[in-house]
Amino acid sequence: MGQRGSKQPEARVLLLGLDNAGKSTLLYKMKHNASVSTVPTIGFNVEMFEARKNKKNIALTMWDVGGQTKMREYWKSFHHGTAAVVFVVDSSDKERLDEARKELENTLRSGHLRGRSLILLANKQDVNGALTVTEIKDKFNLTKLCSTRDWFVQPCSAKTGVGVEEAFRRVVQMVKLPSDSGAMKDNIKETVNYLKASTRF
Ligand SMILES: Nc1nc2c(ncn2[C@@H]2O[C@H](COP(=O)(O)OP(=O)(O)OP(=O)(O)O)[C@@H](O)[C@H]2O)c(=O)[nH]1
Ligand SMILES: [Mg+2]
Repeated sequence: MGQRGSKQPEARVLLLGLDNAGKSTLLYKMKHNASVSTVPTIGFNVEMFEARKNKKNIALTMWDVGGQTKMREYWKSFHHGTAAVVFVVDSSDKERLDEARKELENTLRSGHLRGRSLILLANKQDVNGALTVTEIKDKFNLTKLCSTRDWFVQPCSAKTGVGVEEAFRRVVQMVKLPSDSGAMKDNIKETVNYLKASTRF
């Protein structure tokens, strides 16, 4: 917590991507630097992080939502109040890149996410033949898709940990804080109550 009377800024970060992209593995690697064995997420996981930005302590809540087809209809329930989107791609799964691109395009169309930064994590770089950052940028046509927001593509491996710290630093750098125009504070309890009312996992 911040000092008395000066509560630290909080912001919500939304972790999205197809099922099996590695979102939950990344979340726990970032949080605990641990390699955990995951099961497909039904619903969501949420973790809090502390970081420094603009010489202040900030609190980030990172919401990792299940990516299976039946879970994707709930993604929009998480858009409101999101300060940055982290979209995780399995760089080794070339057959599902189009599906991932369509879901990203759909997500970025949301009015609640207007102007929010996009950090695309090109995960599973440890797999032989994984697509490079340049290939993913081209495939997703990111320059055009993200003409009205800040964006960055970070290669990483949630399995080996390579690029994960850099990914977190990039999120901190690019997230919009409540003091920035349009950004909102996160309150986990309120958000969970809102989600309970608006979703049925
Ligand atoms: N080789 C490799 N495997 C990874 C990496 N990241 C995750 N995995 C594996 O990919 C599988 C899926 O990981 P999850 O983190 O559960 O994927 P998810 O995106 O949370 O999936 P949903 O919860 O269904 O949306 C697991 O077997 C992970 O061990 C990585 O960087 N490299
Ligand atoms: Mg998961």
